[in-house]
Parts: sequence; C-alpha cells; structure tokens
Amino acid sequence: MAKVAIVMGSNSDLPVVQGAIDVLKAFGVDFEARVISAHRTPAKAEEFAKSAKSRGVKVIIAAAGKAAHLGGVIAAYTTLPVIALPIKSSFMDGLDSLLSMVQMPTGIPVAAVGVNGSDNAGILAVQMLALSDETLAEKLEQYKTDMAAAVEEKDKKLQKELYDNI
Ligand code: RP5
Repeated sequence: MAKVAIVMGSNSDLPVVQGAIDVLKAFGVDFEARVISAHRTPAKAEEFAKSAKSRGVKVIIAAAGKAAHLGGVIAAYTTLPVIALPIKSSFMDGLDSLLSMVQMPTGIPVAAVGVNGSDNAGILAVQMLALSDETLAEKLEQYKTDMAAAVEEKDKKLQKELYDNI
C-alpha cells in the first residue's frame, strides 16, 4: 500500500519529481505517483485528496510549476501533511511557484521545499514516516552518517589539492 502519494501538475514536471521518487525507492517506501492539475482537473484533485487517507497514504508530495496551487488545493481537502515541491517551469525561474506554495492562508499549511528541491521533498516525507517507523528512522541515521562522511572526504580532497604541491 502506498505510504506516500506524489501528485504533479503535469508530466512535464516528472524530470524534477524523479528525485523524490528515487529517494523513496532508496528508502524502500511504497508510493503512488499521479498527474493531476489543480486548474485543469480540479474535481480529480479534490477526489484524490479526499480519498488519500482511506487508501493508506500518510504524506502527500505535491509538485507544480507556474501558479502552483496544487499543494494548497490538496491540503484544503485532507488533514494529511502536504509537502509542496515548487517546479522551475516558467520565465520566473520557479519564484512564482515557490510563492504560490508558501504563502498559504492561516489554517491550511503546506510544507514547501526549495525550487526543484525534489530530493528534499522525498527525504522530508521519509522523516515524517520515520516518526512511527523505527526501521526508517535507522536508515535516516545511516543516511546522515554517510552524508557527513562524504563531506569529510571532499574536505580531505580539497586540503590535498591546495597544500600537497606547495
Ligand atoms: C503547472 O504548469 C505544471 O505543474 C507544470 O509545472 C506547468 C506547465 O505545465 P504543462 O503546460 O507543461 O503541462 O500546472
């Protein structure tokens, strides 16, 4: 059963959304992914959001570009946490999407990640699930340990490049 539902405004968003999909796969999290538009298919967006909880979904990632109302519309119809992923898909470089997502009226929050911050949307979803899943929590600890080790490695490489040949 899908624990995370990913919804995107258009299939043109998929190349960016793929980052979140890859993260969920890496953590072994079941997910579903759909193309549903807040503007082009509003009735479907409503139905999708209203039925998500009964389908076993715990977190929703909503990706959209331009006047990106998808996250807010989904959040209006469910009490599940919604992570909004602003897509850079117009001449405004995604600032339009970001502001459309974060400037929600009081009472209907969405948690927005950065523009094209697809991996972070996936990681945040995993962190939410890990609140009640010890295996996922351990995987997240390992992920952070590995990330820190990778940075240490980069620092060592830099030090070597800068000072070894003096
Ligand atoms: C938004 O408009 C979508 O999320 C997409 O980022 C953008 C462009 O959609 P297409 O015209 O490529 O379908 O609704």
